[in-house]
Amino acid sequence: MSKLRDHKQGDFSREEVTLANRNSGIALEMLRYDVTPVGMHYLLTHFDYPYLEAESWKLEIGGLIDKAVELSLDDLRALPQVSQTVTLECAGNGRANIDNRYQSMPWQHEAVSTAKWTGVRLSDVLQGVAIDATAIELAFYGADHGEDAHGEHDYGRSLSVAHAMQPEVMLVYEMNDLPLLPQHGAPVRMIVPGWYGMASVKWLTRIEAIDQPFDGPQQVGTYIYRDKPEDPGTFVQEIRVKSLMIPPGFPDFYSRRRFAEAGQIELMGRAWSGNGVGIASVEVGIDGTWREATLTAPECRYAWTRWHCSWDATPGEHVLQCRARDANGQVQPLEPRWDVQGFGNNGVQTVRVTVR
Ligand SMILES: Nc1nc2c(c(=O)[nH]1)N[C@H]1C(S)=C(S)[C@@H](COP(=O)(O)O)O[C@H]1N2
Ligand SMILES: [Mo]
Repeated sequence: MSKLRDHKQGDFSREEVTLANRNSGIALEMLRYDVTPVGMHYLLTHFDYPYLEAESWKLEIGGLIDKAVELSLDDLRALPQVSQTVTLECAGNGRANIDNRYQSMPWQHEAVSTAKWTGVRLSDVLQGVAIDATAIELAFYGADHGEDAHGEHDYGRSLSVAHAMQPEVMLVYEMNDLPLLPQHGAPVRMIVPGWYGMASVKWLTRIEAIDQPFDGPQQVGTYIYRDKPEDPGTFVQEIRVKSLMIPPGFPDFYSRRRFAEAGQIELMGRAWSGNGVGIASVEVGIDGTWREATLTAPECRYAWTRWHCSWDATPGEHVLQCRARDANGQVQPLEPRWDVQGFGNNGVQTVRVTVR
């Protein structure tokens, strides 16, 4: 069993604040952009940022393959270039909104963003590699190293060989038409559309074909849904249906309390789900009464959907919410569901506004 930390209520610990200073979330007003501007995309990095240079970067592919391969960035650039607009969300998003929260990165709502990623299909990279028939998974390692859950390790995750061969899985070297920035995994990272962010390994340097399920700490020590610490649990994989609203009006600097003028207010936000499943509807709750929002379909099936809904705001205190349903009929719960490490919280967001 992995080493789990304790839960906490009330004030944030020094460790949580340290993690919040190193990582960062999207400011919710940035949900207005179809593609999150570079620099506003959320960040989650477990250890230290490794220092890699594009010129000397190499991707080693080994394990159960006929002959080990080493690829340079130029080798990748020689393959057919593809771009996809993809919404990434951290599996821990919303963790701090769970009562008695797990001590980790204290995300409230902001660990979600959308970028245009450019690079190559992983399947095109693997086409030149004879993977042994006994291989069941590919393990992907980043250049970053640290200690968590089951001890010291290079950040590593795996995908089944079949998943790795899916056309949407990418190795990317550009983000929003610019070279990938160091904090997002330069020079080359993975993008696994439809899954929570942990699968999209940054600073990718090694791929290994293996004939046993990958047992690295980031796969079996954490990113497990558990009701109780001793549960074997289930793997955190595809993104759960979720929506967020841009808080309307204007904020108080410190408390972030919201104020707005009475009259027609256009509420807007984003909704998304996992595995490329579309959004069927978004309902907006105004003081507990739910109304259907208007949707604008995304250009890419892995990108979030825009929604908007007009609100005739009357003076007083109001509670605003939004709730998405995906094409599979999955709906966001009104309250966060319990999870030991606070994964997959797709509970409905609540925004309080004082209208004057
Ligand atoms: N090598 C490496 N890859 C990583 C991580 C990491 O710490 N190291 N964090 C993962 C997690 S948990 C998330 S949510 C995404 C975040 O990607 P971003 O920082 O570019 O938004 O990267 C994933 N890939
Ligand atoms: Mo994450």
